[in-house]
Amino acid sequence: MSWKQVYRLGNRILRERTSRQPMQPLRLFGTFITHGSEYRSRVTSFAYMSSVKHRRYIYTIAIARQLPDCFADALSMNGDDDPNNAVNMKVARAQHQEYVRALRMCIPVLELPAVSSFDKDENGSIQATKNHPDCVFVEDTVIAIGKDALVTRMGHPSRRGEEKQVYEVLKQLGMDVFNMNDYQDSAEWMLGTVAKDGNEVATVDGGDVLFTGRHLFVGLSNRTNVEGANFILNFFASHDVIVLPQLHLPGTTGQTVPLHLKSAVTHIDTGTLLAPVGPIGDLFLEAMRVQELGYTVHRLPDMLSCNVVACNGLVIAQDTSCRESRRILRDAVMEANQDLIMVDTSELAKKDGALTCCSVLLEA
Ligand code: CIR
Repeated sequence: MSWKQVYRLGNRILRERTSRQPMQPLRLFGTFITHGSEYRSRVTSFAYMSSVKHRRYIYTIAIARQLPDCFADALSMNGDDDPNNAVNMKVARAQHQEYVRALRMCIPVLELPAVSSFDKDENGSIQATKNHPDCVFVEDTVIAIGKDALVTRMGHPSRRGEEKQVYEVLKQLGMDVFNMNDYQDSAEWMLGTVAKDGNEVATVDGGDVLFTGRHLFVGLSNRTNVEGANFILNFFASHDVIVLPQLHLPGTTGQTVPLHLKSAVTHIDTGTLLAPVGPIGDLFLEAMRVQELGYTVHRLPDMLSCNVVACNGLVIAQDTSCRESRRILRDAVMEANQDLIMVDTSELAKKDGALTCCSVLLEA
């Protein structure tokens, strides 16, 4: 191949990539500054990698939702029989406020009131018919990238209805909002037909969707099904969507499968992931093809520490007692040139909530 062909090929690849990601000055610099034919492409790809690695999304507003009075009734994988799992509401509220305070250090936060569903009774008066104890976990209600927001039909029936308030707020924020609940599956949506009553098929929980800035990973789970993943594939067709098979652990490991993909794997920046040591981390990372896709992965001994919120240069992490995780996290965050803050949301964790699930980050 002559250097002209290499140059053209390199430029074509860059153009394709650029259509997915806005141009980075460093990459342009790398492309045009070098004149030697031999190392032009090498410098270009180096510059591309550095710009990708350090690229940060600038989020403009976050949505959170207050803890409802009925939070103790929220779903829990461990069940409610274990007395150690009983929620102390006073502590839970304080922890949630600490979380919102930490978030406000890097982004304005719109804190919505807790929700109930309302219906009319036989006399036509509006009555609260259903409380939503899980509504603080607002992440599950929507997937938002840029101006596009897909409001989800959540996997657990008891959670449906939580999304309505979020839908209205996103519209008011000027987002292009689409509500999955209006359709049975993506085929129906694309054909423009309306959902048939009672035939709910596609389900997605936002906690199963990890957008790193380069790839949109969708983990199949007890909450997110194949139809739901197809919906995301079609809705976010301009992104690299990678669907991960549902995690099945060999019965001997003694570990339970995490509720969501992001219960185990999150990102610090567009090139850096956190995942737990052990089979859960191994299986997720293998399915995500992290090596091939060029991610740096930091493996932490405890899974709770792997769920971090990375927002505008600040990484908010769970304040667990695992010293080794704290050390690895500190180094990873420093390497990524970001700041770290630890918050303790252990009361929310009793209901399988981690840090990402209590907010939605928007580029509204
Ligand atoms: C649930 O089972 O749906 C809630 N108790 C926990 C949801 C946590 N959400 C998340 O990690 N994205």
